Amino acid sequence: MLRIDIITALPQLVDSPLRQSIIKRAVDAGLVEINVVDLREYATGRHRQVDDYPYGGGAGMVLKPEPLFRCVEELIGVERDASSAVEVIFLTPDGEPLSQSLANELSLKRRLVLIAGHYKGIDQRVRDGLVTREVSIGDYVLSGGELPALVLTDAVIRLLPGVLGDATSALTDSFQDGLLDAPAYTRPAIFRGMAVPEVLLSGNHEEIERWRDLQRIEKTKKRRPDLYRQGR
Ligand code: 6GU
Repeated sequence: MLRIDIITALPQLVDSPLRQSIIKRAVDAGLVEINVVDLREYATGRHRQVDDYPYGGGAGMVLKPEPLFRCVEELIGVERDASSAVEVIFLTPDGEPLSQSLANELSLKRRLVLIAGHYKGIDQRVRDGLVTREVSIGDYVLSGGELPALVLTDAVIRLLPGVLGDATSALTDSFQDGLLDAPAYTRPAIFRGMAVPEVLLSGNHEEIERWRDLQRIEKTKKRRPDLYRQGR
């Protein structure tokens, strides 16, 4: 079973999304274990301080190395360098871009330890000495790694065997085969004068699949020419 630890100074920020919908069902079914770790519990001193001013000056605070080392070492102990089945991932805008293929790769691990910090604000020695991988969720800046950690968690969990009801569902997702998804419709067949494409009502599954493939190709060419070229 995959175990995901999310280390954060803001545990409440990540708690509730993990207790809803597909992630909750995966946890309840024992397909994944998710553990939210309050970094403050690994800080010492009267103020349990997890961050401090940057050496050399500058804006913002920097997460101190001691609580993070103590925390990660307690979580993974001797497993740390024992195998590539354990990844310690720092979420940061200057990391490797998250992609479907990276999510696939991470879904095969035994343990993921996700470190959510403030942007720019983590002592470099944590990155050098503890982190095995750095991941970004896109080219824009967020206030911290908490939402990215949830994004990564969701992307990985839905790939675990047994998580999605329909066994083939993850395989037909946008990106799983390098194409965007076809349009979807449900009842009624005509809504405010807008009709569902005839072919979907035809019952001809071969023709429906052909139509969907064409839609996916055309949509990908138009919206994501970069993806389309990459896939052929
Ligand atoms: Cl992983 N962290 C932050 N703070 N901002 C981001 C990001 C990560 N990925 C994109 N923007």
